[in-house]
Amino acid sequence: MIDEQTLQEARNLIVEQKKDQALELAEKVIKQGGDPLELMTRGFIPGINDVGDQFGRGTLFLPELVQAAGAMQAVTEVVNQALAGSAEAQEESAPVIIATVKGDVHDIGKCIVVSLLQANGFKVHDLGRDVDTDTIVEKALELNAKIIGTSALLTTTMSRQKDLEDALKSAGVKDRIRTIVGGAPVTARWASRIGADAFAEDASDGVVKMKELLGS
Ligand code: B12
Repeated sequence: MIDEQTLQEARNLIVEQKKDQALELAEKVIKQGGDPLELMTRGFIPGINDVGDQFGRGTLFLPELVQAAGAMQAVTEVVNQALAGSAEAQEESAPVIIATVKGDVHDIGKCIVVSLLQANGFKVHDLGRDVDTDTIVEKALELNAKIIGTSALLTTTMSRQKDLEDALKSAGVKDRIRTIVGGAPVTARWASRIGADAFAEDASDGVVKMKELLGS
C-alpha cells in the first residue's frame, strides 16, 4: 500500500502541471517497491480527472490542460515500463487489437490498458490513436484478432464505436471477433446499446473482461 500522503502528492503534481517532480515521484515510489498501478489509479489518474473537471468548469484553460497532459504522459511511460517489467512469461494468447477511435487523440488511458494487458500475457497490437474504422477492421482480419478494444474520450467520437459494430457486421465477422469499449464517457449502457460485447471501467477491469471474452 502506498501511503495517502504520497498519493495526494502525486495527484497535486498533475494538477499543478509539475512534470519533472511528478516523474521523480513516480521513479522514487517504484524504486521503493510501491505498486505502479496503485500509484496510477489512486494518485495520478484522480489528478488528471481533477484537471478535466476544472477544464470542464472553465476554471482551467487549454494551455494548462496540455501541460498537465504532458506530465501525465511522462509518468504513464514510467508506470507502463514498470508494468511491463513485472510481466510474467505466459502462453501466447489470441491477438487483441487496441485503438483510440478516429477524431480522438486521447491515448493516455489506452496506453495503460495496453501495458496492463501485455503484463497479463496478452498479445496486443496497438494501432495508436485517431484510427479510422476501416483500418481497425482490416488489421483485425489480417491478424486474425479475437478481440478489438476501442477507446473514445469525446462524446463526439463515441459514435465511432457503433460504426465499428456496423462494419464488423457488414464484413460478416461480428460473431467471431469480440468487441470491448472504454473511455471516460463510455458506459455499460452504451456498450449494450451499440451491441459491443463488453465495457470496461478501467484497465484492470479490461483485463478481467477480456479474459472472460476469450473464455466465451
Ligand atoms: C488529458 C486530456 C487531454 C489531452 C490528451 C493527451 C493524450 N495524449 O491523451 C489533450 C490536451 C491533447 C486533450 C485534448 C482535447 N480534449 Co481532453 N481531456 C483530457 C482529460 C483531462 C484526461 C483524459 C485522460 O487521460 N484521463 C486519464 C486516463 C487514465 O483515463 P481514461 O482515458 O478514461 O482511461 C481509463 C478508462 O476509461 C479505461 N479505458 C479507456 N479506454 C479504454 C479502452 C479499452 C479497450 C478498455 C478496456 C478500457 C479503456 O481504462 C483507462 C485506464 O484506467 C479529460 C478529462 C477526463 N476526465 O477524461 C479531457 C476531456 C476528455 N477532453 C475534452 C476536450 C473537450 C478536449 C478538446 C476538444 C479540447 C480542445 N478544445 O481542443 C481536445 C480534443 C482533441 C481530440 N480531437 O481528441 C473533454 C471532452 C468533453 C466531451 N463532452 O466530449 C474532457 C472530458 C474535459 C472536459 N471536462 O471538458 N485532452
